[in-house]
Amino acid sequence: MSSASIMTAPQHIQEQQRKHAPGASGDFSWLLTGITLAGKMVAAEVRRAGLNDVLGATDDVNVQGEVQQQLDVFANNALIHCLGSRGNVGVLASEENENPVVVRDSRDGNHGDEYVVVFDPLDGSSNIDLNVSVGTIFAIFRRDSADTDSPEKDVLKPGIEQLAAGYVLYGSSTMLVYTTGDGVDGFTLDPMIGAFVLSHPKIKMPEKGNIYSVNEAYADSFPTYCRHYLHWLKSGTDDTVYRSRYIGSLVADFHRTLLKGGIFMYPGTGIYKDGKLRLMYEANPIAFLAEQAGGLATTGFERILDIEPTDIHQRTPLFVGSRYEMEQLHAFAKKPPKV
Ligand code: AHM
Ligand code: MG
Repeated sequence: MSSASIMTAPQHIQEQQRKHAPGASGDFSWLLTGITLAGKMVAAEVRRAGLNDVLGATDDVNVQGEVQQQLDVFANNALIHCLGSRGNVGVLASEENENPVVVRDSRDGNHGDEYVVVFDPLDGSSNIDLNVSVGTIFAIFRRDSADTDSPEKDVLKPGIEQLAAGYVLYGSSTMLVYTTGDGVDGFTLDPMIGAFVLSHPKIKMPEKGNIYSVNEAYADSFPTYCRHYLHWLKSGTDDTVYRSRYIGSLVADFHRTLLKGGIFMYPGTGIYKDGKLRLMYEANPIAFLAEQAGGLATTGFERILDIEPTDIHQRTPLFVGSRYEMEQLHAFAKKPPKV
């Protein structure tokens, strides 16, 4: 690639802003570049995992009751630092913090647009000691309750109100994939120049795939319609031979679904009645990306982006993928969603 044709993530973000919000202050682009910076810091640490004494668990358990890995803590601190210092982030909510972190008390006066960022700093981190792909997932909202005393109120918004969402995948290469509501673009971190370079412009999810992705060990406790759907996938009824792929890191499993199509599922199970994945910082950003790429994301019965959240850490069943596989799923659900 010649240097003339290189488009880095910050350039792309600014171009998007010029195209869609001419005259905007640039604050929003500045905020997004806080995420790319944190992503690079985490990528550097993940790349050296095993050498830099950051593998393994801490002595703490997070709000989900899960053991915190040292890299969870590193990634959480990197995001809080990089976003908190941007000057236009009012509230941050993370999987690793029980309560939202108020960065700026907006009662200090009117400073222009303010944003709320919710994130899972290191999704799939139980895989980290095994050198399996992990990722950072984020969503950005406008902070509109300027003088609220309740940071929860700032955060608890349906996914449809997301201004931007995306993830950084720390895989065989490091990738940033994001949307601001104008399609989905992917960038690969070029370690030679330390920049995310546009490598996957305007990603479209195939209309139909041949891969399904689910933790089948829980299948006996899935809702009946899911079990029937799973059976249909395996039956070859529509002449498709489906393959099964499950990494156990949502970002990696979704990234494959985005590029190759098919379906990813995490329904309710015997252990997790409402599914395991978290609405605000896992399902919502993934759903925004999926829809922007031409796919669908639902609970089986309801569009993910329409769910009115009641708790920052609430869980939701998640089905996401190509239109064809999703529509087949909905045909098995008794009350299919309006999508
Ligand atoms: P985490 O946020 O504690 O890492 O948990 C979320 C992860 C997802 O990345 C993945 O899709 C899921 O847990 C896998 O769960 P399971 O091992 O039950 O299949
Ligand atoms: Mg997670």
